Amino acid sequence: MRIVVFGGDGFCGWPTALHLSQVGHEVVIVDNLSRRNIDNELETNSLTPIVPMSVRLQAWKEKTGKVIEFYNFDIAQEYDRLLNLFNDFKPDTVVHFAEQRAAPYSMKSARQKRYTVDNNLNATHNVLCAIVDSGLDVHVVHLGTMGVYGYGTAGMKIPEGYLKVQVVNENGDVAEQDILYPVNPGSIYHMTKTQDQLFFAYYNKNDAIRVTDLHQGIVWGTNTTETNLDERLINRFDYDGDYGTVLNRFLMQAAIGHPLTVHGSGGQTRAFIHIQDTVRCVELAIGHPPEKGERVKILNQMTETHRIRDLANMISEMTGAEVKKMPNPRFEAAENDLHVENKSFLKMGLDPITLSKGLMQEVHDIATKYKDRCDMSKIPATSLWRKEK
Ligand code: NAD
Ligand code: USQ
Repeated sequence: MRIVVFGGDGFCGWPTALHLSQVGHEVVIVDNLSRRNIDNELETNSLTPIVPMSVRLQAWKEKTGKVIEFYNFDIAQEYDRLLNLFNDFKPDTVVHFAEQRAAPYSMKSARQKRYTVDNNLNATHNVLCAIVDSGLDVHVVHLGTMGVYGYGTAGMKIPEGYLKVQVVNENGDVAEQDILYPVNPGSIYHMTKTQDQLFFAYYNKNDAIRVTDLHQGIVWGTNTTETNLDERLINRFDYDGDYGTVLNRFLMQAAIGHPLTVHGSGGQTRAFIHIQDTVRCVELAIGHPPEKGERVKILNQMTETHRIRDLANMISEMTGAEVKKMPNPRFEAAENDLHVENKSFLKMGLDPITLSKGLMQEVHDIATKYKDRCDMSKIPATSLWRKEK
């Protein structure tokens, strides 16, 4: 297949692009390198030494003989270049990772809130609009988030996107309907993902665009089979208070002798997936597209759930790290339960990689190897959800 990976320089996009190329697809990456620029803005960097895109792609060619084309442009702003790419390359599938994805960054100040909304909504809308404009039948695989469902206690297993409800009409008759699961975003970033869902529903209804929306949990791990082939292919590793996600942060904190930064009571329960499974799930989603005319296919892309304080305790037992409860900078439920339906990927053949000492050790070892690159002052999470905090 001919596949465009939007956001293919990022943490999930880079290993996905390599894997899709490795299994024989013709892959083009589009990325405006905004993530690298945000590192400059925040004066931080990936813990792992990521090399420039041209060096990454040269290394890939040397190791595998395969070529990935790269275009540096902003899909939220440069609509004409996006449309030209569709018209010239004629992709069968596009995988859309190209959004500002950190909840804390999206809550920093008005500037970052507005950037996140402008960037994410325009990026998603431009992709859909350009597909209609091009007249091509392209399957859109989008990386969404479990966070669209919200993190209260649902009192039920969260279904894959749609909720069966019964409505009672004025005669007292009961009718069944499938509705999008009611959204409950916990940050401006998560809110943009709930809006993305409406774009998909609309373009699916009006233009019969085929869409798979992957509601992904928190990704952990760093390298995959392909990024392990050469150090120049190494994946990024975010550890700072804005972009670092919880499990990788804890493993890295343990490696450098920093206390594990548990927010509040650590009672928040979240869904997780290993980066190798992210790559595999995207491949499975590409291989199982919706039919023309089928409603948006929504899949929960997660393999397990964990409470944050349990993760901290597990890592503390494994490494001897101290666990430190910090005032929570976020506005979120102190405790929640989470049960999630994830049958679709299991049916397609996903053999989930779950949390194991070996895999946690691997991340810990990578963090130990590159710990001299860490700037300790960037570890605290300083972005506050509400001013009065
Ligand atoms: P990332 O920030 O590492 O990668 C996103 C990439 O998109 C970056 O390289 C960035 O430069 C690029 N980009 C952003 N806006 C762009 C634009 N307008 N034009 C062109 N390129 C643009 O993020 P990630 O961790 O790889 O996440 C990828 C996607 O997966 C995101 O949409 C995110 O919401 C979703 N997701 C990530 C996680 C996670 O734990 N990392 C979990 C669930 C869902
Ligand atoms: N947390 C801590 N200590 C830390 C960092 C985080 O206790 O040092 C807590 C947070 O308060 C929160 C939980 O851990 O309760 C998860 O935080 P996170 O930063 O790991 O994840 P989140 O902000 O939810 O965002 C990440 C990705 C985002 C993706 C989302 C999937 O950055 O792109 O959409 O995970 S999900 O959480 O399922 O919505």
